[in-house]
Amino acid sequence: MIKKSAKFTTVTVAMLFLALILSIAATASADTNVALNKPVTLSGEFGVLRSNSGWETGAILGSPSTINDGIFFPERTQWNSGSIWWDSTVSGSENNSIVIDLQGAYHITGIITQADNNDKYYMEYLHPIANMWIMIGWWPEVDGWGLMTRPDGDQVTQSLVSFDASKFRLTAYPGDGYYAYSEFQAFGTPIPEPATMLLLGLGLMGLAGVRKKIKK
Ligand SMILES: [Ca+2]
Ligand SMILES: [Ca+2]
Repeated sequence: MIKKSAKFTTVTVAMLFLALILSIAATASADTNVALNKPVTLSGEFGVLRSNSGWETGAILGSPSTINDGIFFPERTQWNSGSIWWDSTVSGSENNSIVIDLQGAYHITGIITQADNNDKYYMEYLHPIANMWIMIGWWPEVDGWGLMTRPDGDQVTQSLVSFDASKFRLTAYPGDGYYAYSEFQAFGTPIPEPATMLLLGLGLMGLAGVRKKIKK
């Protein structure tokens, strides 16, 4: 009788471990926008136009948090109507950049960006362990007018990537000097902390041990 109850306990423990592993696996497979509503830092002068630019009508600078609030503008919205925009010919706006802090390390698998159509938009990421900025690449100019979503105007299709990041840095280059971002999304999964990995490892070892016992 004692042996039977011991066996019941080990099976229960094994099931608990299995549940734990399955829940971690389920979390890991969820592909969510990990940049959503994370802290945004703007460097440089934003929202100032050169004199007589012709873009004064409808010019509104969006708040920094709108770059990763999960909301796109309608495609072909005027480039400087509510976006995070700058005119690189204005003093202090020559080297503007936007940093999004993910507040943790993530494995990134997809990216979507909405930005002005007729410029190159450069993206870098901070490697969480090397603590180095690494260039992902840039979105080229696209046909259309004003704010256009890349890689696809459906605002859903992701550009597939694979790297680990803790921050993103966004910049732009010529172009016509009028630059704007209105949405940046990065999809991925959290990289487990060492403690979680240890727990998972112990769980697997425990499960293997229990299986051996049951077979005996
Ligand atoms: Ca937005
Ligand atoms: Ca432009």
